[in-house]
Amino acid sequence: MDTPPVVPVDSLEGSLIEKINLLTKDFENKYGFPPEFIARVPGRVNLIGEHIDYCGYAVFPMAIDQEILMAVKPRQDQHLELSNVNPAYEDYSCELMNFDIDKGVPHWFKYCLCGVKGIMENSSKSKNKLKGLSARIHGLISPGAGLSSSSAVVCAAALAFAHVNGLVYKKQELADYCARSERYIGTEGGGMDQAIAMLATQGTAKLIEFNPLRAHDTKLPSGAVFVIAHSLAEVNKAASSLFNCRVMECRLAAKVLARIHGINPDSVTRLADVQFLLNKTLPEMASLAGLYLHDDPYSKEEVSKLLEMTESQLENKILSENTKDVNVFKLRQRALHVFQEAHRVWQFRDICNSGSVTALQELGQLMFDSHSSCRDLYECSHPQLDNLVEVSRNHCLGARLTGAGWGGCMVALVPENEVKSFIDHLKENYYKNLPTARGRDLDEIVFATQPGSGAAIFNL
Ligand code: NG1
Ligand code: MG
Repeated sequence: MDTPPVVPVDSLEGSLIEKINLLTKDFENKYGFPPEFIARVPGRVNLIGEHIDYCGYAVFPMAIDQEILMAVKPRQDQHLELSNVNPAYEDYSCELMNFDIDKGVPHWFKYCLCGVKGIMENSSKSKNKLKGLSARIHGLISPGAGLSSSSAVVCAAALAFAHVNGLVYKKQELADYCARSERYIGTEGGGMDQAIAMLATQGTAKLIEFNPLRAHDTKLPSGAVFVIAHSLAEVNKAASSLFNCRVMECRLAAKVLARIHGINPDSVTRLADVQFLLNKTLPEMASLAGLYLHDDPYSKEEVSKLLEMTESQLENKILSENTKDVNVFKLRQRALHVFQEAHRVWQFRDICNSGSVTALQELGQLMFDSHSSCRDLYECSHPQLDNLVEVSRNHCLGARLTGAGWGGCMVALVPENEVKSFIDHLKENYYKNLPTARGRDLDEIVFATQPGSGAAIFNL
């Protein structure tokens, strides 16, 4: 069974062992007893395929070296005791049988609770037999950067809680439980982040397909590496309705397209469902969206009429809690982005497998196209991110925002022998004059990255 590795900490080397030693000492100072194990979950960078996982389409992420480390001591009672090395994040504790994750302020510990809840809901043991834990988290992934720090926390907590209780699950199962349980925070994510966190393997990016979850190793052409650069525009997606608004626009676009083609809108929730029922290719779906959906935003009234329901039925049956007040939906633009971006993912995979001498240039072009689409059709970029991509344009093979967007990081494909000059170029032409970059360690903000490994437990 392909389960997350559980290995002794002595088998590790390099900087990870130093970080684990520091966290272990810090845990002892905090609680007065040592931890028993460390759960480690990496962040990720999505190379291409943005905002399409929740529409049912394949994505192309890889794990990065930055990670969440969670030091854990199992308890004999049902108490959850959570603390964070970062003093800005307050301590939290609760009882297993008695906690609630409300969709209000997305406090850090709620991500831990999501992970625990994901396991509790799927555990074969009865709830009153489950044991609690004392845990201390060290987050080494920039929050709000589009590198999936949130899902790494959810996955670390789930993995740790399962391990404390002797529950063993396949990587796919854990990814699925975590993808569903992170939605208790309020964001209607698709599952890419939890999938790559659990399924990543060192040295390869993964093409990830959903329903059922499958990951295919994809070897990237040699001669170039990915550089991640933070725009320093920060955003907490869970604290706004921007993310869910896009999910809802896609859901409505799917239902409207279904209705137009004589399909019962109740039978579809994702754009991929409509494609499946119409049995069309992705370029054909993009043409249909261009043809049948209008450019002007749809009002709530118009969508309700098209779907033959009242506005309050639309709010209560289809929209999420935090999008009930949204009154305009850009269905054509969002659907076009999704079908075209989903197509770019398969093109990206084909180019990786083609062995073509121009493969790197072709991949780069797809990344630039993806960024333009996120900026113009999906409107999930940020002026600073757009500027960062423009500053990069003639100095790399391709660049795009990564993750949900509205701020956060760019990922750029850079020839191996030009990485240093590219990073220097960004320092000189992007960060130097950016007030928010002053006093920051730029090596933590712009760095080259290789495909890293997935979630694991290290026994101390
Ligand atoms: P980030 O960048 O972590 O907010 C979110 C979603 C993904 C995916 C991307 C956009 C969650 C947990 N993550 O990622 O599923 O939809 O946006 O491609 O909701
Ligand atoms: Mg996230």
